[in-house]
Amino acid sequence: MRTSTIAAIATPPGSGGIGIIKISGPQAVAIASALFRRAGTVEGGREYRSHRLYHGNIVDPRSSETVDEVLLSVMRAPHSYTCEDVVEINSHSGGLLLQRILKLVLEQGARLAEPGEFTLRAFTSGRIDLTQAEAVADLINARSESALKVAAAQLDGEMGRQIGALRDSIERALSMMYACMDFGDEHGLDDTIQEGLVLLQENVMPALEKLVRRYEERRYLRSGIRVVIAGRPNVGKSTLMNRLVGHDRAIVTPVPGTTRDIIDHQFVLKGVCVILVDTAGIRQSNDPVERIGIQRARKAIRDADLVLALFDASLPINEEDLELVEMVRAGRPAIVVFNKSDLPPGGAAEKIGKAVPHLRRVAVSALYERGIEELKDAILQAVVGDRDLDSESKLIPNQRQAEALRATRQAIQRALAGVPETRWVETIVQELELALERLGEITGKVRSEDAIERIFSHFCIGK
Ligand SMILES: Nc1nc2c(ncn2[C@@H]2O[C@H](COP(=O)(O)OP(=O)(O)OP(=O)(O)O)[C@@H](O)[C@H]2O)c(=O)[nH]1
Ligand SMILES: [Mg+2]
Repeated sequence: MRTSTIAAIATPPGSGGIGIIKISGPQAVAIASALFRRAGTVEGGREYRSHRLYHGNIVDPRSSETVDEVLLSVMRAPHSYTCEDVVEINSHSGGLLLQRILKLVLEQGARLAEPGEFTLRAFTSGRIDLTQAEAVADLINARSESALKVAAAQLDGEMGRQIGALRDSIERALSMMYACMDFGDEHGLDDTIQEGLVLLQENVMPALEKLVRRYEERRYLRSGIRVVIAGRPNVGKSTLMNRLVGHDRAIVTPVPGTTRDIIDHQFVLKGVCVILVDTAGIRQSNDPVERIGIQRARKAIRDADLVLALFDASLPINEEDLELVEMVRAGRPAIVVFNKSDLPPGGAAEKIGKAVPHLRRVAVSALYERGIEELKDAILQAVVGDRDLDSESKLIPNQRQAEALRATRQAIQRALAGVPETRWVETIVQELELALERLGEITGKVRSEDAIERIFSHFCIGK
């Protein structure tokens, strides 16, 4: 099948300093040179050297009209993003202008690229693996410093190298098992089986465990932490939300039951993305709308990475406070926040302090903006702990990779747990083959069309 030549506008819509039209494929140079007239030449000049920048004009071949003054860069296969011939036209930027140049390029025989198709070609040609393709999308979509660093760490292929090393070990163990299947135990091959199992136990399992644990403990560096503000009506949840995000996001009134829906807002706290969620005050209510809001609040608390359990320090404790205490008592990551500390104490703080002595407590006044910095520190401390984010490795699997790692781990666990009896080696072999397959899906060595489609559908056109 002949590879098509694809083209797209690679810069974002709107006007700006420069706009780039990217062309990739066997016809890239021919298409560009049909439209490009090099400065100082009449014919256009047909010789283009790789990795050079050429100055000239884009000319409409039908009318000979000059469309724009541009810089043309040529990157010959295989030394380009896609490993194909790539030409980039750097023009002035403006929606109409870029569309016009793109139209000329398409008229010369290029096809409009699908979302992520340039990166897909980089993957298909073997220049990058799937984890690196995912890193490209993550880099583009990163909303916090930490997400950016995680993406950059994955872009250089370290994940692929670690997965490759695991594959090598599993393949070694597998070849030992094959040997035993072929020759039976007549040559004392039981030792070989044992050696293979030890390799899995001591080499492969710890590395798998480590990667899965990094996902569980550090995934917030990629996707952010979900922090949910909970508490009975009127304790000041929405006021606190507004203080933490720095503007009036949620409605605040003295009427209990003001917030009825889930309100969320993202902000970056010392480089980590926080998704802060304000909820409806939890109480018994006959209002059908409020009741739905309260159900949603309960669900949000269950799904939270961290709960800010808010209490009104100026009041005595009541039934509704106790329900919240119950929800956070059972090991859920939570910080107890006593609000309205500008008012005389009403007794709630003491009682709650006794009920959940293991939880960190912070006193604030959301209204007068007191204790907010301390609360922010406590939030970070609760998720990050004392670890130095800058110095530790940023190699953190994403959800897709973590699922495949878990499946690999399970297969090897089953292989290790088998009872030595007839067909024992066959079972081990089956499990190891499955493990290799799941591991191969991470880097794309084993092609899973579903995964590939899902990954590239997150890209924009032109990348
Ligand atoms: N004195 C004092 N009043 C506060 C403080 N924080 C909030 N309030 C007041 O308490 C009332 C309720 O505040 P909200 O932020 O709407 O409370 P809420 O928890 O979101 O209430 P619901 O949405 O009804 O559940 C408002 O009148 C706020 O001005 C505080 O720190 N000190
Ligand atoms: Mg509210």
